Amino acid sequence: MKKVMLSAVAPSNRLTLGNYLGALKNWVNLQKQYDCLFFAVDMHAITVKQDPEELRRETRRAVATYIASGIDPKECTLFVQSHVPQHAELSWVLTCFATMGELGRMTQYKDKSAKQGAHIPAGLFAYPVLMAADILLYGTHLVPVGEDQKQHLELTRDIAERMNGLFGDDLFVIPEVYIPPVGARIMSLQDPTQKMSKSDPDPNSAIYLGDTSDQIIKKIKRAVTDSGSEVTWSDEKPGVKNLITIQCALTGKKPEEVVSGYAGKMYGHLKVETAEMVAAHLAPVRAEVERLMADTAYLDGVLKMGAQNARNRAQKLLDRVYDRVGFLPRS
Ligand code: ATP
Ligand code: LTN
Repeated sequence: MKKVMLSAVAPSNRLTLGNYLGALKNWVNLQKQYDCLFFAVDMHAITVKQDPEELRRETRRAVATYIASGIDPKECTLFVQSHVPQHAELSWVLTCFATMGELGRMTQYKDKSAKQGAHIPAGLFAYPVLMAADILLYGTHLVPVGEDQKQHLELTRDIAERMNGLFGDDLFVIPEVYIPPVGARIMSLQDPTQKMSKSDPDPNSAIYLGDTSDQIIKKIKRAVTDSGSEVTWSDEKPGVKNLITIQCALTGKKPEEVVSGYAGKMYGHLKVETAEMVAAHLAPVRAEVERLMADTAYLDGVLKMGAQNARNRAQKLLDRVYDRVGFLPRS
């Protein structure tokens, strides 16, 4: 029996090169070794404001992007979070075992709530509990995510261990996090001290997977680099480091190898070559996403099958949790 691997992305906008290198590419590389579940977390997306039509479109596009990136829908369970009501049901139970203190310490909550002004949706605060439910519902062993999600995984483990202590060690599998050795934190092209993020209001800060080759090349050529001109791998040059990281994540090369190729060359060379590499890598993914988006019947078929499969699997764990916490059986 293969171990379970599970991950998800919020369809809150078009996915970025950060999502691709930090998450999707690793799902693809690891998929054969695991029993995999991948989904689009539309219920997480509504923790910030969404346009309903755009949310529907981006939810389909996220799943199309998983497939276009190399996820095999015949081998993996692909679905949409809101199609599997057990996520919300388990989330409520976990909410009763998570504390205000630990949720208030989450960096993503602090960052996102600071952008909301006076009216912070309670969903933003409860967000990591829903994520813990996503993971624990399937007896997940491994969760491949970017660096920014590590804290949420630690919280998931804490809640699971706490409940296992109260209700029996066989209740939840304690999941491990997989953070890729390179590409776990791709930085903004406009401010390389900040994470590249799909919700950044400046479209020049991120490469979207739907960007044309021309757009990609323009954005990377305009990327903010640092003072000086020599290409070196250093924390003092976060802009240059980010471009080298992108090359490493795409090619599997070590930073020293990439740097040695630029001896005697300037930042301009690094930008142009990184831009061309990203554009060439993403062109077939973009074309396949467009093809899949035009085939709604196929995508909806994959999602219907995925949701049925996920609901069957999830119900078993949910029944066990409801029983252990003391809910009467449904007759
Ligand atoms: P948002 O701006 O809506 O918060 P995001 O771009 O930060 O979105 P998420 O949906 O939060 O993306 O993340 C999806 C996956 O992509 C997660 O595994 C996350 O760790 C990873 N990821 C997101 N941004 C990056 C990045 N800049 N570098 C590497 N991995 C990333
Ligand atoms: N919070 C995650 C998305 C997410 C997720 C998950 C990732 C929701 N549920 C379960 C892995 C496993 C994010 O990347 N923002």
